[in-house]
Amino acid sequence: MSKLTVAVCGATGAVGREMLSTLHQRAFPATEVLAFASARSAGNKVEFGDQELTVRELKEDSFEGVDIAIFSAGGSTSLKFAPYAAKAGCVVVDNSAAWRMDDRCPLVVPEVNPEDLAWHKGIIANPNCSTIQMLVALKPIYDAVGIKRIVVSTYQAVSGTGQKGIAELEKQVRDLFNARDPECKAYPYQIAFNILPHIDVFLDNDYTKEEMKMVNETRKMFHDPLIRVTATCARVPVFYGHAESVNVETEKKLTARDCRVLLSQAPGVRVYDNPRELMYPMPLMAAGKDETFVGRIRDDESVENGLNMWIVADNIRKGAALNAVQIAEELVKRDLVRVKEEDRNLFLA
Ligand code: 25A
Ligand code: L14
Repeated sequence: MSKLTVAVCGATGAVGREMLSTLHQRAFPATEVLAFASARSAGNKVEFGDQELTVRELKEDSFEGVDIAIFSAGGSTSLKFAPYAAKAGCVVVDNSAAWRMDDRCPLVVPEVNPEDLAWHKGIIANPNCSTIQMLVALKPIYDAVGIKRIVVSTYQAVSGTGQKGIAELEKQVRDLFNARDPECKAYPYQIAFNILPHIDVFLDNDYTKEEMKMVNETRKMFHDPLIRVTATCARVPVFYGHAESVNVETEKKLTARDCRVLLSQAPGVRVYDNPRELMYPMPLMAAGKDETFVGRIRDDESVENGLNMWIVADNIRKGAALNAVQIAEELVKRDLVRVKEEDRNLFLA
């Protein structure tokens, strides 16, 4: 393809900025990159390598001549604008939860299920950050020995909430050290020096929406509607990097030793696991990195075929911006940057 125009929608947000820097760092083969956000940010500048892009207001007619639009502007913005992109023949890679469980939209992690890109109809969903890093690590195990059940607890950074989450932790720490009462705006309770077992909204079954995303998105990407998954998601006072304690029950036996070997050859995974040398992954080491780090790999001695592990990745990179850019790269590589004529009106209600 000679001409390739890419738009980042939500370019002023914490994830949008990372998308622009990821496109630049990986030398994405775009001939033009455009930055869109809400009217509030129109006219502002955002960095793209050593250039500055002027932010434009996102509108229904913004997608003429755009080949790929990467969205990170929240669910309601995606619901409203992505159908107009598809109508204009522009392929959407959407980072919000809006389209993930829609049967018309592939949900993709390139290391897990790149084959699903082939049936896209104009909108491709980027999974939840916690699901992405878990499945990058579990997919090789799933393929090798089968997985019956996953029990996961997450320790999620405030940057998942965007710039307002980062600002809230920063300000609360400063206020507390200056004997001022901390203000709670982004979260219902103080996050500084605390842990909140609550991410996204509560549902009728008393799980949070974040917890159920981990269940449903895993089933969709593994093409395994029966795999048993149960999750508890917590917010911790960390700026960048989600950590997860993961227990898996496998169909066939896989020892911790063999698991280490298997994962050390897996794409996107870095095994960082040597208890004797105090080597285990942590958010501070994963922040700013592309890989999903896995450590604390142990046999679960309470069941016949079980493993425990600790999985850490940068939630803004692999959990959001990097995964979306990798999807765009795969679209180019597989010559899938087009919306078929008969699909173009599919998403307009
Ligand atoms: O995740 P969010 O915060 O909900 O927003 C994600 C993106 O979605 C866009 C939005 O653009 C943002 O880019 N978006 C939302 N609705 C949209 C729509 N209808 C839409 N895009 C298109 N159409 P925006 O123009 O609305 O946002 C501009 C500024 O408003 C802040 N903001 C957005 N929602 C907010 C909010 N602030 C408080 N509460 C909300 N609900 C938004 O915050 C942006 O500044 P921010 O996260 O982008 O950044 C806040 C400050 O921090 C700087 N900054 C951000 N990331 C970095 C950074 N500085 C350095 N490095 C970074 N990585 C920003 O420059 C700003 O100073
Ligand atoms: O569904 O607040 O992609 O940390 C991921 C980050 C939902 C919110 C998603 C957070 C979001 C979540």
